This record gives sequence, structure tokens and C-alpha cells, in this order.
Amino acid sequence: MSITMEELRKQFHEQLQQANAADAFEELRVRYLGKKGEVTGLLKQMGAIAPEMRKDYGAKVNALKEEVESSIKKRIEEAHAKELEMKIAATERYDLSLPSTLSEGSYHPITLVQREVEQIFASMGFTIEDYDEIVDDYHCFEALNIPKHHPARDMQDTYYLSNGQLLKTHTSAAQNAIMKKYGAPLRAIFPGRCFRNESTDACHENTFFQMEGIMIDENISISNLIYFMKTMLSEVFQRDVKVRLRPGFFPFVEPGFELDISCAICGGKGCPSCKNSGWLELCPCGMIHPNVLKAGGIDTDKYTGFAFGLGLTRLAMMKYGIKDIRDLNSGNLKSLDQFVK
Ligand code: FA5
Repeated sequence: MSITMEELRKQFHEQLQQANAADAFEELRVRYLGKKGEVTGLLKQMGAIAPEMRKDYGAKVNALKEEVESSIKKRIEEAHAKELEMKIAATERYDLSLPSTLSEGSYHPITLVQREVEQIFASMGFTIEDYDEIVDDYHCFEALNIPKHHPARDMQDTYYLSNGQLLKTHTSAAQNAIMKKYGAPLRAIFPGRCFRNESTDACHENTFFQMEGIMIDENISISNLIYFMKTMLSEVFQRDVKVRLRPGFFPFVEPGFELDISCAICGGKGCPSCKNSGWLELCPCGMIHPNVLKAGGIDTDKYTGFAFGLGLTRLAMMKYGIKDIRDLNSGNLKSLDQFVK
């Protein structure tokens, strides 16, 4: 019997040597290990073996079975590795000297407009500050004269973490920390990403950028505020843009204004980008409320200041004629590619 087994082993290895494709390996597996396979057949003969030889016989057949299994597995792995090697060598070699078929990378329109506004304010003596995206309730609301349960919070629902912190709803959340850091006099802008629980449409996103600006000094008045807003807009657009200033309520400024821009998409006629009003709310602003200055450690007998919250994402829409704000977060390279610089 052991000779038969030896012959079978030899025959198997010869056939395995000749096999070189997946179906040939499978065929061999079935021929030797399948239900009616040669090795399976040897196992089935166990009953016919004399009891005193059964243990030895069984061990040999099982060893042969394992040998067949592992030999086929090894050959399959070798064949895969060889195939891969050939593929890399023949067809998938990279030629780094070939010209690229991909377009050049580009800055995102929001980055472009942010850098532009930063330059404008830097040239007027403002420092550029960075601030956290995850903030606490005090900085986002309380320090801004928005106590708990104040109705102004309804318009700025956001995403809360289990530790009570939240994703900042506006860049105003940095005002208190920056006032405490530098004191007065102070000129600073701080761009940042904001998050709100919003129903999105052509001019509302749940994740968007703002740029806050504050100026605190002696004798700062609404005239200073209007001057800086006008300068910023005329520099960004390099042409006259129609804007309007109207009263607006924000608990952290008094008086407060809404600064709207005539919709650049429809020329003020009304379209989905401006909710058919012809105007887009762009940059609310106002004189900083004394409570906010006090919370920031500023002497309100000596200093006054203005603040604004520029909607950077909307500014990018208006500057580049992007009809739907959602395109800006979409990662759609086809539309974003136009801004290659
Ligand atoms: C604020 O966030 C105030 N913190 C702004 C401010 C700062 C007022 C300093 C006074 C003084 P508001 O929620 O209106 O205000 O947002 C300001 C601007 O951000 C809007 O005019 C708009 O341009 C932009 N904005 C607000 N919500 C969204 C949104 N969901 N999607 C895109 N842009 C938005």
C-alpha cells in the first residue's frame, strides 16, 4: 500500500509541476482531494486495512493529504506573485518623465478670497488671528452678551459634544479670548470655519467660513466702521458694488447693522442664490456692546470699538459668480478647477 501511496505522491508532484493556471490548480485539487479524489479514495479504504496497521496507514494518508493541500496552495501563491511581477515589469511601469494628464492643483475659492481679505486688512494694521473650531458655551454665547435661554441662540443651533463643548457657530466666539490676549488698542481679524444646524439651500451651508474683525481704540465710531467696510469691499471687487446698510439685532453690538450686497448672480433682479430678494446678507457689523468689552477686560470709559462678521463663503460666491454655495464644499473639481492660480 505504501508503494501505491509513494507512486501517487510522485504522480501528483509531476502534474503540479506542469500546472500553471488557476483552473489547472483547481483541477488537481479536485482530482486528489475532491469527494471522488485519489487521496480521498485512500482514506475510504481505511476499513479494509488490518486493525494493527490502520493507525500507521491513517497517519500516512493524512500526511499525504496535507502535503497535497499545502503544495497546491504554495504553487497558487507563487503563480500570483509571478503574475504581479510580470504586470509591474511589463505594463504598469511609471514613466515620471511623461507629461501629466491631470490638471494643475489650485487653491479653493474660499482660500483665495480669504487671503485677499487678509492682505487688505493687514495693510491697514490688523493682525490675523487663528482660533479653535471647538469652543465652550461661554466663548460662543455668554461672553457675547447671549445668556442661556436667550432667543438669539435659536438662530445658531449647532453640534454639541458630550463634554458640553460645541462646534463654533460664528467667528465672534473668538472675540473674548482675543481681547483678553491683546487688550486695547486692538485691530485684529480672525477667519474661521463655522458650523450650524441649517437646512441647506443655494445660499446656506451647515459648514461655512466667516471672517471676524474687531477694532478697539479711543473714539472709534460708526464712521470708522463704514470706512473699513467700504474699503474692504471696493478692494475685493475692484469695482463699485451696490451695498446697503440696515439696522440689525445682535446682542453683542449696539447699534447693530446688516450689510447686504446686491446679488452678483442676478444683478439684483432676484434668483435662488439670493432667495429672490436681489440682496445677500454678507457682513453684519456694529459697535461692540459695552458688556462684551467688559467681559474681555477692556476699559469701557476709555475705549469703544466696532466688530464685523464677514460671510467669507458668500463673498467667494459673489466674487466668482458661484450660483450655489453647496458647490464650494462639494469637492467637485470640475467647478473648482476654474480658479487655478
Ligand atoms: C453672525 O454670525 C454674527 N456673529 C456676525 C457679527 C459679528 C455681527 C460681529 C455683528 C458683529 P450671522 O448669523 O448673520 O451673524 O452670520 C454672519 C454672516 O455669515 C452672514 O451674513 C452670512 O454671510 C454668513 N452666514 C451665516 N450663516 C450662513 C450659512 N448657513 N451659510 C453660509 N453663510 C452663512
